[in-house]
Amino acid sequence: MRIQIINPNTSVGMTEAMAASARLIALPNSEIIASTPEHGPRSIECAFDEVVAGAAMLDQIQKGKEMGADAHIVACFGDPALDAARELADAPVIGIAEAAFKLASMVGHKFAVVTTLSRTVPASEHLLHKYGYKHLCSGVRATDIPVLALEHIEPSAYNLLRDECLAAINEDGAEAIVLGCAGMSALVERLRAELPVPIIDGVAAAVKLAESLHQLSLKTAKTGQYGAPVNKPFIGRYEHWNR
Ligand code: 5HY
Repeated sequence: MRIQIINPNTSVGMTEAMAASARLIALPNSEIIASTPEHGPRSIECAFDEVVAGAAMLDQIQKGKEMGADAHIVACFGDPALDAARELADAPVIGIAEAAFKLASMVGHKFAVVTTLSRTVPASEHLLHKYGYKHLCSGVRATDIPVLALEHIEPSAYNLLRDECLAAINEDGAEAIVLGCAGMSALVERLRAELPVPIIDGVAAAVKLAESLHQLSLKTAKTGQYGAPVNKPFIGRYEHWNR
């Protein structure tokens, strides 16, 4: 199968790192296509970034459709424009936050989310509520490590991340840890070696769910919420969406 991984921010280094993590766990017959928008923020750390990146991410979904993708992964922990992407795509679209929550809830009674900047915490809490996992989350903890600092993480930043995970376990009773950024996917093995609970990387979780949906021949229903976008004229920079 052909799995498109879209990094909605414009950091090619982050895209390559998450594609490498995906290829480590993908099935032999899964082809990973990694996509980075030509337009938008270098990292996504607030609602403004999410909206601008979300629009550019939809262009990549369209490219993925044209490349015959069997699944599309939105590889940013805010799951930006996920519903819009499901409307546009025929193949399943999986957000890494939703995928991580699903798997974490199956391996621990309560899971924690350990994320980047404090200002992204409300967005994660909103997703927990939207997806129905708030009651299974022991809390969202921020490390205040900027997203782009994860590309070449300093030992001090890594220790901050590990220690915040430990605090979630010892102080909040977390029985599993969800990594709150696609930029953390390359750190999962190191953290697993040091922490006593399951560590969930959303990129890997999304790849495995994409493969499962494909093997079960399950596609997004186009009869309701995720039906194709309504036909209408688009103008200006969005004229290419004319339908
Ligand atoms: C991410 N931002 O996964 C999110 C993480 C965050 O550019 N890639 C980003 O802090 O919300």
